[in-house]
Amino acid sequence: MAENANFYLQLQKSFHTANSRACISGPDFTELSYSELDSLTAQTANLLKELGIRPGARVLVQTPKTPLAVVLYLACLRSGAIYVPLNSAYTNEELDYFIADTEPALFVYDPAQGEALAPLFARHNIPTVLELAEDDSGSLFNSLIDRPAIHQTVPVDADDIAVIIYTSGTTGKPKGAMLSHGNLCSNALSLFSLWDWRADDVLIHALPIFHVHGLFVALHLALLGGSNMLFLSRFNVEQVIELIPRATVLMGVPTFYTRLLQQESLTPALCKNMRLFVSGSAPLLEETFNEFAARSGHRILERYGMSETGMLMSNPLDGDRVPGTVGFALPDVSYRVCDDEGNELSTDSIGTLQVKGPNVFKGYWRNPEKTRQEFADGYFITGDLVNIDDQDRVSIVGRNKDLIISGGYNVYPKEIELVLDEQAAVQESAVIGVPHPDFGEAVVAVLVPSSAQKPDTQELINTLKAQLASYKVPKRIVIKKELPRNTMGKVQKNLLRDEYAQLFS
Ligand code: MLC
Ligand code: AMP
Repeated sequence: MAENANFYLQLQKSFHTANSRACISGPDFTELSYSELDSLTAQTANLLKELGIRPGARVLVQTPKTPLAVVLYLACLRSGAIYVPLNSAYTNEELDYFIADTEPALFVYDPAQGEALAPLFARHNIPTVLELAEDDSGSLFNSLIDRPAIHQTVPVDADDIAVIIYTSGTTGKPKGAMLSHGNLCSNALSLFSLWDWRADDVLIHALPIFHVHGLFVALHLALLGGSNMLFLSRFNVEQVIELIPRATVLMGVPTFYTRLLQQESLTPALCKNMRLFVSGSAPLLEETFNEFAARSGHRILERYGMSETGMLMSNPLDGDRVPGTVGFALPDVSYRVCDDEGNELSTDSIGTLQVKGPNVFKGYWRNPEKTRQEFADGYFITGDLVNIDDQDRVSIVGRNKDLIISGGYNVYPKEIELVLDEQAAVQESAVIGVPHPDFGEAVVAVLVPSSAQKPDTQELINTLKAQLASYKVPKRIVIKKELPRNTMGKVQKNLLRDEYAQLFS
């Protein structure tokens, strides 16, 4: 019989060694040890079993970031269920789509949203719903009492799906990237060795756990190491400054670093115990890298990845970390650079990065057509434009997907344009990303009104906020008589980006 490839078993090896060591430490000094974590995941997996949640069933999760949310994720791995985390900012309209698309056997939600969610629960026939509040209270916790703390981890194949991560797309509809136990395991082990993770590392975990950066990269490495996590429910710059002297590793999006730079207390003395500051999910500006090195005494390690692939490239732990580059391919990642027709290009040309490896996802949930479109000869087409030098060092030089990355969150303009174009006051719209000192890029909507009367932009913002997660809502709306178009009639967003490049400077 094939070996059980359940990723939980890989993690559990370190849980046994770490045993009474602290796994998750909260800011209020609450602590969960590794043995407690293991028992709680067993209790939760037993609960899932009793609720009839079979391997392959979807568990949809939109909860605050708490220790029990981590337990729930691990329990899903243990029981072979598919964990589907959702951004806590998603509105009911967005949730409606995710519920319909995943047909969950269980939905775990924040009771603070309970009233707002009632119409959704009435519309969809979800077999079980459970609550998980920001202090870990609620029906999930209550249901664990008296459950046995021993559980036989369900056997799975390496290709069985462990997690679905939704990512938006150019058509406006999010697609679910299916990641297998094998995908998660190979990428975690690769990074663990590449970054020389140690049991005595102490990680400041301040990222959300509904995206790959916080859920996979940060969480998996700490768990594999049996290391301590200083666990924050969200990024708070003052709290992070307070924790730095107790920590050795911080992982963040570039906004974390620009915000840290605004703190006078950021000094080499403060950071003397740190060994690694990691940045990813969005481009790290060279000036941020240089300023951070001067102020903290540390050269940020920038890495690059995607929901569909986990991590792909990393600057070296030892050796030169070059600002503006994302370093080298992970040892088991192979790649090629192609032109728009899919022809492979020679070194030092700019083209689209295509990747292959044990970390690359199994396709989009219930969307074989989209899966087919995004693979070529077994390579996944990333949509990122790269330049690779003769030392094999990779720089991300652009994207050939219409994507804005704001504070590490991906925003697809189409999703916002579709809502704006439905409004009576709007004839047409173009949504663009422009440089922003805090978020890296900010969402801006350029509108052509449908009549001579100027639209009420605040009303438009309110309409958008009701339908879309607030980080997608434009930080600014500008009105224009017409949108620039090329001879084919296509809106020239590059001209708009140039025109509004200074909007936030
Ligand atoms: C919050 N807001 C944002 C925003 N985050 N607006 C634009 N972009 C963002 N990223 C808005 C809120 O909607 C709210 O609007 C207002 O800003 C204040 O909200 P907040 O919750 O107080 O914001 P804050 O806590 O300061 O959050 C900023 C942040 C956070 C940068 C700390 O966005 C964050 O943690 N980002 C990390 C995202 C991440 O994990 N990305 C990884 C993806 S994985 P209003 O109007 O309501 O006031 C991936 C692959 C890879 O990309 O390689 O890793
Ligand atoms: P997501 O779909 O949320 O996983 O976002 C993945 C995208 O984030 C990639 O395709 C890149 O465009 C971008 N990204 C991630 N890391 C970096 C980085 N270090 N530099 C530039 N872009 C990045």
